[in-house]
Amino acid sequence: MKHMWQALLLCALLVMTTGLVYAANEPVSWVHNTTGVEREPCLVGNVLYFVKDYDIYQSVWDGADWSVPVPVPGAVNTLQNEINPHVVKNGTVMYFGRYDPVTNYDFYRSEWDPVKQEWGEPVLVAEWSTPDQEWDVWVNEDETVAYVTNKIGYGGVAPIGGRDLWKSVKQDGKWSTPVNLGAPINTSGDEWHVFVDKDGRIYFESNREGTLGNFDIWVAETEQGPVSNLTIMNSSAGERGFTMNDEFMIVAGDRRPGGPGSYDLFILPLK
Ligand SMILES: [Ca+2]
Ligand SMILES: [Ca+2]
Ligand SMILES: [Ca+2]
Repeated sequence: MKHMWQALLLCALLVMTTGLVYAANEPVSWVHNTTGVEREPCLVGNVLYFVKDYDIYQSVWDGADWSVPVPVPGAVNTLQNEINPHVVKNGTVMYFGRYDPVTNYDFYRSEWDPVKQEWGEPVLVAEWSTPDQEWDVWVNEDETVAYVTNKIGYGGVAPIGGRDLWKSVKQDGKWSTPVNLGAPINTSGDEWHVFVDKDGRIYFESNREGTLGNFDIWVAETEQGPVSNLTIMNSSAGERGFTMNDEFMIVAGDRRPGGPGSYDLFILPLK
């Protein structure tokens, strides 16, 4: 009983501080987790894209069950690591990261081929890719605004510290040099994965002061803040990457208790 009241109080606090309403208390391990790596979720409609052992997979929610994950068809997955899928344009454009032995991770864009029913040959997004490590990418539906993770900086501007989030906008058909989002989103700690909900809140992970332990998911109401801890998805383990739609919130846990092991997805129904 005590726990129930604590959970109710927590929900009430979250509603007051974030305006978000939750139907359940705690995310649970996703049905298709394995002892391998499941991480970097991206929900688009009823399709969950995610990274499984460093290829990009998908699983479809039919209203009752998640389908058995399969690799996305086409030219996205290679022998190198592919990470951080982000799908826009009504499911027809995929951004993601791919490892290169010389330039570390870089960003790519692939278009869905409706005839072949598969993803086409990816093209490097040169404006966001450096000789050092890029990581996550979020792009809005009409491909005019992007947030990217990087640790070396752009245009001669150094990060505040570790990995930071950077913003790029499309001007005359070309992506601008990414600009540091600055405080309070970026800190001297590491800011990695980024996701924006339909109301424009920016969700990201950080190991700044105030986490429940390791990395947590944080939410910024706007680019200027305020920033608060998304307590309901976090734990003393590492929370590394987040997505949501009207039905679910999903976080990737790094060795989080309750999953089979390594990176697992944890899911919180919202309805
Ligand atoms: Ca790179
Ligand atoms: Ca940082
Ligand atoms: Ca944590």
